[in-house]
Amino acid sequence: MTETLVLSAGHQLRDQAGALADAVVACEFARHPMLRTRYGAAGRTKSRQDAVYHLLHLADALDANSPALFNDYIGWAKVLLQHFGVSSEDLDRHLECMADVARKQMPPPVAASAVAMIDGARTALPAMPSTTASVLDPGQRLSPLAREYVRTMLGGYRQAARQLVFDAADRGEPVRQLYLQVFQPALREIGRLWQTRKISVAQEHFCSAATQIVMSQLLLRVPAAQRCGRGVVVACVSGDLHELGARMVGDFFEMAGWDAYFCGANTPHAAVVQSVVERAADVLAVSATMGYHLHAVQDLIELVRADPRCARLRVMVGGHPFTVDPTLWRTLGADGTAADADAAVALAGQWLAGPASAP
Ligand code: B12
Repeated sequence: MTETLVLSAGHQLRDQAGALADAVVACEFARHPMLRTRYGAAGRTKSRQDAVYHLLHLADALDANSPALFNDYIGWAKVLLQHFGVSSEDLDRHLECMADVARKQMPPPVAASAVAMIDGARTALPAMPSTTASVLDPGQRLSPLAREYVRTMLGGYRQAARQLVFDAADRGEPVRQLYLQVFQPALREIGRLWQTRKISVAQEHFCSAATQIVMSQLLLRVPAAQRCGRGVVVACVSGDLHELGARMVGDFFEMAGWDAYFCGANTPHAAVVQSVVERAADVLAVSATMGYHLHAVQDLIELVRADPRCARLRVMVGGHPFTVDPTLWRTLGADGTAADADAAVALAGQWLAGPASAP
């Protein structure tokens, strides 16, 4: 099967996600009348919403030819749904209908690849965990501080949380360590608590908004690094609202002496290209957190590759999907990926070792 065909399968599924989701829900409620009793009319609406998400993730996993991405997403959905009272068996029934709908409504080559990926996830489903453990790794030196930071933020005490981090900085804790060992795991833990219904959406929003403020204030305490004569543009791909990881990447570049231009969440691709050109950037760092934004990453990379003004630009990509599938960066046409902000700066340093004028 050619890559063009796989890409086109994803595009077709994405285009028809709404109609396919309607058919999936009609199928599961017709085939399993007890679902109506168990979940009611609201359940039907939620199931349709879930079907759209599943199809969008499936579409991008197909584009990238990556069953690992779809399995990772289904594993996440299993945990989330379990905490909303939806059993693994019901998720499996839903996926079974999704495969049947794809078989009936999509052209045979598209259906074949979609069904293979859905079936793969269904096979893996029983062994996938039903819940998740804390991501605050007790092995990490700053874990106790991260735990305290989460507890304080969840209590709604932004100033006190800020003080915890500032006190650690006063004791000599490097700001980069505070980013990587406190903010990063704390935010991931907060996401896990939301996913397992231990905290509300509002609490999660509060913690991420407050952490952005604390990060900004902490960054101001870092003395300006000696400039290295290199430039990076950091942007979240169009549609992706997760900007904290990308922001960390930008801050780490800045702390390493780079001219770092952080564009934030959901940046239109033409604006990213314009920034790269205007700032004569050496590196473009593209962040994507949601698996259903990978086609946007590919679109952005194609846009810069097609622009002769970006001929010398190196493109790195990062965010959760790139840790799930370590070959994804290559599939999407990037020059590399890195697991965190520290590794991102190290990779760019390797790429551009030598004087700033070197290609
Ligand atoms: C905060 C947050 C939000 C906020 C974002 C606010 C903001 N201003 O950024 C809001 C409320 C907008 C949000 C929305 C959603 N979110 Co959210 N969110 C999170 C949360 C809790 C924290 C994200 C974060 O900051 N992490 C910490 C940073 C530091 O880590 P990071 O992003 O991985 O970044 C590091 C590396 O990945 C890497 N990196 C990142 N980018 C780049 C780029 C390059 C070039 C390189 C080299 C490296 C690199 O370096 C970074 C720093 O070291 C996560 C939980 C989690 N596990 O991350 C969920 C999470 C990502 N969200 C999730 C979901 C489901 C959603 C929504 C779909 C919810 C909904 N139903 O509306 C929407 C989607 C919105 C969209 N269109 O993008 C799920 C995703 C699950 C999945 N597998 O699909 C998660 C995992 C929560 C969970 N555990 O269930 N979210």
